[in-house]
Amino acid sequence: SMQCVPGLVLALSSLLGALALLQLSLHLRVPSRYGKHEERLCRPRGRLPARCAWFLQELPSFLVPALLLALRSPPRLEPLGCRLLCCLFCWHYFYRTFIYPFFTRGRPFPLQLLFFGMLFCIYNGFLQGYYLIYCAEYPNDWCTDIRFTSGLLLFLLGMGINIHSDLLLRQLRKPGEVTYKIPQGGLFTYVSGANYFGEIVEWFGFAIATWSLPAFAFAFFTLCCIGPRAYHHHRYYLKTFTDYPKSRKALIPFVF
Ligand code: NDX
Repeated sequence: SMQCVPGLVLALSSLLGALALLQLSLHLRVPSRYGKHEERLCRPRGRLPARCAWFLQELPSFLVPALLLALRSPPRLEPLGCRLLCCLFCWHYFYRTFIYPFFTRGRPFPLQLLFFGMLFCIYNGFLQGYYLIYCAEYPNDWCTDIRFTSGLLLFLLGMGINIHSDLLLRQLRKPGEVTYKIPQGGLFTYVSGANYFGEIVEWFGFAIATWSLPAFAFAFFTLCCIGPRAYHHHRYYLKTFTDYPKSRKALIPFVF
């Protein structure tokens, strides 16, 4: 049966950190080519409806850790912290896999990016799940540790912002519409990338709660991946809408 190999966790986390830097260097100037940053819209080949695409892409991030958790023998019962943290991760991806895609009104998603996105989700789902289920060791009172409680609070806050902002974006369109409008309400009052801000807060909260290298590597990846994307969205809005709110920032309220 599977065992903890600390060297594997270190290697996979380092590679995730390196992927984050690669992502940053590739997409600081040029955004990832999906959604509003895709130019050739009238080429339906090589594209999947947004619903299928997001479902397929995010599914491994739910399935892999959930299976690792369910199939571990003997089941890991102690400490509570590990199971709880693994469930938090699965909870987010349950939302992203089974709820978000069924409501999205997004444009068809490029197959090529879907492929890499799926690979990424398998990789990260395995790393986070494997670490929490086979490697992590917490004292029995971890649930009352300030890192666990403050991290959990940030995670929940970020998730709330992320889900609320996803909802506000969806409501900008009627079914079948693919046009872009100025997002209003919630944290969009302050930033163009409110959904991204929520997601980043969420994964840094998760990293603090788990106090682990893999989770910090993933939070860093998230920052490098959707941080620049928030900036590109912001520029797109400024370019497209002359009446775009002047005081709105790109990602961090009142700051940037
Ligand atoms: N999926 C994370 N890199 C990514 C897919 C692409 O979950 O090879 C990262 C994720 C992947 C990427 C993923 C990782 C890196 C990859 C990349 C592809 C290449 C790249 C693999 C896995 C790669 C290397 C080489 C380094 C390995 O029509 P539309 O779609 O634009 O409609 C949008 C709509 N909308 C509006 N509607 C009306 N008016 C407006 N003004 C609108 N603005 C937007 O709202 C969508 O339907 C919806 C949301 O759009 P948008 O653009 O704001 O968010 P989106 O980027 O689609 O993300 C959706 C959610 C969001 O909550 C976000 O926080 C979360 O997913 N997310 C997204 C990306 C990554 C991630 C989380 C994470 O890292 N944690």
